[in-house]
Amino acid sequence: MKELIKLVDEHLDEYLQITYPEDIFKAMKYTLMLPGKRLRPVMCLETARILGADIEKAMPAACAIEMLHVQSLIHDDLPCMDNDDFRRGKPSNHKVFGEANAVLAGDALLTFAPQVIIEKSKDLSLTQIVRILHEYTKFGGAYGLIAGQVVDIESEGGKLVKSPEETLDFIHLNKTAVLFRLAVRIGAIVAGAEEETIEKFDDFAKKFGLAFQIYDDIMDEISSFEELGKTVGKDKNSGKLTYVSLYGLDEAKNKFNYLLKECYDIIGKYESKVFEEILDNLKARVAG
Ligand code: GRG
Repeated sequence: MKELIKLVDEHLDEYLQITYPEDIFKAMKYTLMLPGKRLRPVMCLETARILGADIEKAMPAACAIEMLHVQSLIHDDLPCMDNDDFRRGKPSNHKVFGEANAVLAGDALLTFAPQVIIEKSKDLSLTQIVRILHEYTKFGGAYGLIAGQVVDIESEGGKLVKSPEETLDFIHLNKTAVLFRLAVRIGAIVAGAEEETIEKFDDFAKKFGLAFQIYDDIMDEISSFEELGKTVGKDKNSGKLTYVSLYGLDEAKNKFNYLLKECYDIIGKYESKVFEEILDNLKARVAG
């Protein structure tokens, strides 16, 4: 896992060259190069590898997914959204570069990501590239990530069109699971996998994404700024709809353990040390 993270860091640094006007590139690079867990690109590369592809083939798309993820973090931290002053242990993008540049840095990452897929992908067919771009735009847009964010904001304002349980699942399938789905789907597409295999990995990522969000909600309740690198206790203080607020801490942990067991069951047959490490790590953090 460490080696994959290092490779992702090196490629992100290489792809995003700072040029004139430097301010925008510096703002893009600031949050991108802060030490995130790099879960999404690592899952993309590892899916490609265990399905038989050379990881270099998946590297541009894996880095593009991290750029999309970082864009969502930068915009999520803005005062008009979640209004958070810290991200990845450092001041948020808008705190360093100002709101206008943070909005533009997010926009620039969102558009630079597909540029990287198109310019840097090697040994992929045009059909594969078009399919990857289609998945990127679908999962990253109003049918995915943005839908999750909109319903999240609406629910904070007390607007619930569906039941709290359905709303919560909708938010997190779209806000959180969607980028894990995108990551493994693209890894599988790079490897030329059958549709059935793509869907199996997709199912894994949906379950992983929900488990990851429950972990995130639990950590907001029991963890510290030092451990998470962002403000904690915000969800509770703002009365936000979360797995912990809806089901209570014990039931949230039960749901987490159930989903994680399903993840182990699906991915187990591939004997991937990387996926095992990711799942073990998450399990250990929640177990405390
Ligand atoms: C795509 C145009 C466009 C907008 C995006 C702002 C927004 C709309 C969505 C917000 C999505 C969001 C912030 C979801 C939270 C998901 C989550 C649990 C993030 C934390 O992921 P980690 O822990 O973070 O993997 P690191 O820093 O380790 O990468």
